[in-house]
Amino acid sequence: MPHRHAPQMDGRAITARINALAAITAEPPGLTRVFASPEQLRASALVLGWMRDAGMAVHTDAIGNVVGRYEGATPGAPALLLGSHLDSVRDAGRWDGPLGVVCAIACVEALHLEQRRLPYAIEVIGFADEEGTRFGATMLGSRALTGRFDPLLLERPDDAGITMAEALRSIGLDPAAIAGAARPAAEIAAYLELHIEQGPVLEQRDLPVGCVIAIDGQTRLSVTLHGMAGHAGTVPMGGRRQDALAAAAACILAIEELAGREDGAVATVGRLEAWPGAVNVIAGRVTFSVDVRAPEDPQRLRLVAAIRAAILRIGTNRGVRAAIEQTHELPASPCDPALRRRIAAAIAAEGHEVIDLPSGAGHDAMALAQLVPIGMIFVRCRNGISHHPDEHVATADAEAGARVLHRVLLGFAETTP
Ligand code: HGY
Ligand code: MN
Ligand code: MN
Repeated sequence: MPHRHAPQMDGRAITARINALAAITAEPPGLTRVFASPEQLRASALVLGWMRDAGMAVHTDAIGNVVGRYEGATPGAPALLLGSHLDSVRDAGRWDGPLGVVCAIACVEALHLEQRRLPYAIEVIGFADEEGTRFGATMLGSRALTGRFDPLLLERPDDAGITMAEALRSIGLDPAAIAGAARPAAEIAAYLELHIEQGPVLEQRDLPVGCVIAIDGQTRLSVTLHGMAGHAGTVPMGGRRQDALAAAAACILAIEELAGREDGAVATVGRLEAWPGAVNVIAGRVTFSVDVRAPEDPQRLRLVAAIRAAILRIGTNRGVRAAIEQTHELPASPCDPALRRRIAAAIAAEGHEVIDLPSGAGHDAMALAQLVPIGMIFVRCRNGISHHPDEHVATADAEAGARVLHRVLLGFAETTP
């Protein structure tokens, strides 16, 4: 196995690179690295250097994804795409995204050092935006790569009023060229993503790795409630108030109750802004986010419809006008059965029990699933914590994940699907 020859396959080396990336942040001591930012440029430069060192030809595509290519036995062969995202949520954990990129590079380094060539090329992608932290629309990098980027998003402003187009130009990219990032399906054999589980199952089962069955579908809404601002001291309680914040509170509890009735579905209000946001003023306007997920699409769509109806009903009862915008949707994404078999065989060959598990978290693999077969390997993370500074992966588990991914790649040398 590659460990002797490929130092980057060592869990300590993987951890060192994860830590090096975590040091690139806009909000130290926390980790925040958002799309089209100076921090993205610095992280991309670091990763491109690692890709070169592993024997890959590198480039940055039109939306800022970093790409390393390791040719197969026949130049120009379709590629196995590996990778994950390099952006983060605010005050993030350091493993969510980068672990998939760092392990993929380590696997290519192992092949390069052994001068092994597979029937496929291998491309490692560090996606520029999966979380949607800055502009609210997720998977911008993988949507661009699959030709599904919505150019209307270019006019969407961030919290500082900077549009996506302006942000791209500020890092030297041309918004008009994004369509050029699209890759034809014929160039891609499959997409494999290694990612932390972001849940408790592997830890409960005392396993370092697992095989993903499918990724839950997701819908995101942006809800704005228009009430009537007023003096907190003089407007009587009850019908005279058109309190947008009290109406939002009623909506949030209704959303929680509706989702709680659905087995396997979840709904979250993670962000809320009240206007004017003053202690002595009844809120005249509130905007809040809704994130809905479910393993089955009909279930998710029913839940979204019920949530919409509840918001409108609460608004009517409280004299508050509700405007509901859908900002994102991706269908549930099943993993390819042949890739699942390959991943299961690699996990077993590494001496671990094989378990299948769903993903409630979204991943770039959902965008790729609209173009090519996908497979995902989950790696245990401590207490299932993610999207939090306490997110952590044990060195041995990071190495176990890289070794499984490497075995899956070698499996393609033995049997092309
Ligand atoms: O929201 C998600 O599930 C992912 O972390 N972007
Ligand atoms: Mn995430
Ligand atoms: Mn992620």
